[in-house]
Amino acid sequence: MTDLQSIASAFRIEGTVSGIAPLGNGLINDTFKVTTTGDSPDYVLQRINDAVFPDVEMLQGNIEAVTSHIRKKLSAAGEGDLDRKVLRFIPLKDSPKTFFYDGKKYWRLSVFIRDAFTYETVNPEYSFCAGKAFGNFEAMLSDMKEEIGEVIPNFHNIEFRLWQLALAVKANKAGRLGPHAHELHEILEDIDAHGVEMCRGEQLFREGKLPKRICHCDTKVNNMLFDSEGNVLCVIDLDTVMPSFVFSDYGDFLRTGASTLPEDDPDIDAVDFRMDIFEAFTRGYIEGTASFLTPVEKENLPYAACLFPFMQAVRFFADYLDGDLYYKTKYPEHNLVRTRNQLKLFHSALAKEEEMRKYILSL
Ligand code: GN1
Ligand code: MG
Repeated sequence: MTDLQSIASAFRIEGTVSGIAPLGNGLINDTFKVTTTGDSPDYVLQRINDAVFPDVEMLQGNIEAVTSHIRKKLSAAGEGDLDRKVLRFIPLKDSPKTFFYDGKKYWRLSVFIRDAFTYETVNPEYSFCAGKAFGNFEAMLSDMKEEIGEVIPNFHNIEFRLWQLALAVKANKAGRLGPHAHELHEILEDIDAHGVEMCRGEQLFREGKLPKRICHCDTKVNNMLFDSEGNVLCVIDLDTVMPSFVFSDYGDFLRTGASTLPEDDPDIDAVDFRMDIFEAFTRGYIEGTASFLTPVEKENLPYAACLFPFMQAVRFFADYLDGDLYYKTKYPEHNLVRTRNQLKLFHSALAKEEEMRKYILSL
């Protein structure tokens, strides 16, 4: 038995494992597909990155609370085929826990959703569905009674992320910020020039004008499963579900969905913010959140569309200066390329902020 097979067998799986192979392209956890023989479901096995999520107990507690809440809601609404519409995590053979510690690493297993597709880019029609689906996701969680912990404190707090970048600059751990690193200083100046305006959300929160709600906080396009007709089946990658501003879910989808290129494409000049995707997603999102979205939240959606590429640039750049300790990288300049790409997207979105505002008012 391979190591992975013996790990999978710690969980209460049905059927016999016939294969285990890498799955997806997440930047944090390691993911595998576990295939079984016959009619038994296949599974997704994940090694949890416990450097990023040190409190695995809280992480899985959050995910279990969220998935069972959504399952109850869907079932009360008369929906069938629930294992394709909400993730189901499998308990261990000898305990009700949904994570396994092999002495070194933490693992978890969920049911693989069959006949589902993920995309790295989407057309306006799919974006409308995605907007509605993330909006519905937040709406379904709006009456949760269980406490949802902040698995990564200050995860989407831009003031905190700017402070982390300042520390990375000071420490210059990887020695990348030498006196001749002209471009790196330009990037810092650019970030600095927009820091204050990008902290508006935190400011509104301090003034008591902006609520925190339970959000997904990693609404990249590829964290959504579609069926063969383009309907959203299920929202996946629930690690970062936690209290945040709705800007997190709205802004992070557009960061990936409305960009003309992937977040690490080196063709920086061709990176642009797509208004057709923005419009479709926004229509869907406003429809999905109609039951709770406040005027302040709605007014600031264009700000959120700018904030997320900005915040991602800050995070990628801090990691570049730290020597690539957080994100998986494929080559030494990978985080720098991602930084340039996200800054370009930020400027492109910023130039369209007024146009976005007008569109939202027209709805
Ligand atoms: C990480 O795991 P993945 O690839 O879905 C990151 C997100 C970033 C994203 C950038 C816990 O998400 O916040 O937006 O990379 N997740 C964590 O691609 O930091
Ligand atoms: Mg993911």
